[in-house]
Amino acid sequence: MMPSTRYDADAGSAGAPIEGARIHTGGLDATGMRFGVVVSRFNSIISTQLLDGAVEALRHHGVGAGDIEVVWVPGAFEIPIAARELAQLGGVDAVVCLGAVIRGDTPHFDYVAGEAARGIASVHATTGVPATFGVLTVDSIEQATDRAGGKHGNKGADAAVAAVEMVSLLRDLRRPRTAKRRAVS
Ligand code: INI
Repeated sequence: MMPSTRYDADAGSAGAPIEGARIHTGGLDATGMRFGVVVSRFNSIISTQLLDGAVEALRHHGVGAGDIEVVWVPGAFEIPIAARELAQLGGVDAVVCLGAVIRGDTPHFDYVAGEAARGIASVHATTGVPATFGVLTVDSIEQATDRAGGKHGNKGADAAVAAVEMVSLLRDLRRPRTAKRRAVS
């Protein structure tokens, strides 16, 4: 299976160049980068497809197999704590979070999906390590299948490529900068 095409092209600026502005974009060469992948076992028929897509996309962009650490958790609700642990331990440049929350007849979906999204967002907000969101929040198993290697691509691959781009972008932004000199008239 090929990685999803959504983020497949080399990242670049979208839109017209702005004369004199510094434009920052992340690249997609992931050689030497290290990634954690947190994946939930719940709905594993879907999450294993997301995992396959994510690993294939990382490898496609140059990540060594030994630079990928996969962590299984019971459900999407448990993704944030494992993602935070990986981010804080310092061994990875980004964490890719994968799971599938499928709506049922009760409000349970909203709690699980909401806390997974909030928790994952809080990982990068509090650690500075990008944590990308490859957790499907869908109404049916069909919608999940379509997004786990089906007709809507593979959201695991998309989340992996977004992680590569963010690592690259943050490395660029964190590089010491020289003050921009103003033209003297
Ligand atoms: N976990 C999921 O990852 N997807 C679901 O669809 C789901 N549903 O529907 O219940 C789900 N529930 C389990 C939850 O993530 C926790 O593992 C559980 O509540 C224990 O804390």
